[in-house]
Amino acid sequence: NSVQACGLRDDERRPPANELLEVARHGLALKPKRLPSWLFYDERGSALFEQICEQPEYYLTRCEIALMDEHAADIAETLGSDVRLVEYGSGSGRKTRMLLRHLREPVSYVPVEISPEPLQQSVQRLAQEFPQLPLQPLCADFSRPLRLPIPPRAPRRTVLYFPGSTIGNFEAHDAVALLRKMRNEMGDAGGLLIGVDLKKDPAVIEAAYNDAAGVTAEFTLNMLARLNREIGSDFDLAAFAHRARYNPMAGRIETQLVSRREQQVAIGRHKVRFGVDEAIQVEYSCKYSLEDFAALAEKAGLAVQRVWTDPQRMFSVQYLVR
Ligand code: AVJ
Repeated sequence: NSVQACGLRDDERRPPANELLEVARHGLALKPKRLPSWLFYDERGSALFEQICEQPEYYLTRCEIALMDEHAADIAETLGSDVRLVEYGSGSGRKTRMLLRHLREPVSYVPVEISPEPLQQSVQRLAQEFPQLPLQPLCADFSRPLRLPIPPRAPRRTVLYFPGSTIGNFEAHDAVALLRKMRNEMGDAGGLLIGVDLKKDPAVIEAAYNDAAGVTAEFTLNMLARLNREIGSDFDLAAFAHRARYNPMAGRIETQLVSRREQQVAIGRHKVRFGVDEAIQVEYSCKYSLEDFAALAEKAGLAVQRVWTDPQRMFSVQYLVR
């Protein structure tokens, strides 16, 4: 098997501490305060996310896996043979393995992942299950311009795989910009296979982001723990609460870290003040109707070619082309 090393030098693999400090300082100076959701995914955060996926309330992963289980052969046929598969933000790789099992003579698999530990782990597993498949992992932030590794042979098409409804974490304008960037990266004959969570009873959605076991709350609070570890801030985790509410007008879950009391937090040499109940906006998880999403895709110059969804229309896997 030809497994290429991470596409970046070792010192480039994770955002440097001074960049994190800059990101935190900037976000906490905004009114209202906000921090970017990619900050969730350090090693601990990635492990907690995997645990979220196993919670009974978090229907997204279960629905998407059921969809892949039922339709993987059909999906693979739609993509065709000799595909180069590029995955944006490759988590545990479970859905990817379901797809790869059915793809006909794939040219290569390129997982793009910002966090090095999960990337190494998923590549090791894939190398075992698909010893013939060239693996070209790329340690990078998929929301920035990518330089994809040179494929081992000419693919018939490049298909970008973006499962998990990660697109939901981007506000409409940013989502269109990301889809447009993907459109460029896939080339003329390319396609995008994307998981999109659908609008449904708000109570069901809210429960998914407020699991009874408290894993999501721990995941959210880990963002502050991570900053404490990596930039030496002094957030008191007991003084902040996880809050996730569905905003029906905007069609999205809005996740916040809410200050339980008036307090000051040291960020490097600066002090940041928090009032009682003051919130840091940390994540949006946008939910779409099929019509909403088709309109979003069109703004990015993409057309929905196929949609796979479950009978209850909880979740969708969609294939978009230029
Ligand atoms: C994997 C980013 C799509 O928004 O549902 C899960 C992340 N946050 N629970 C989502 C997440 C809280 C998840 N995404």
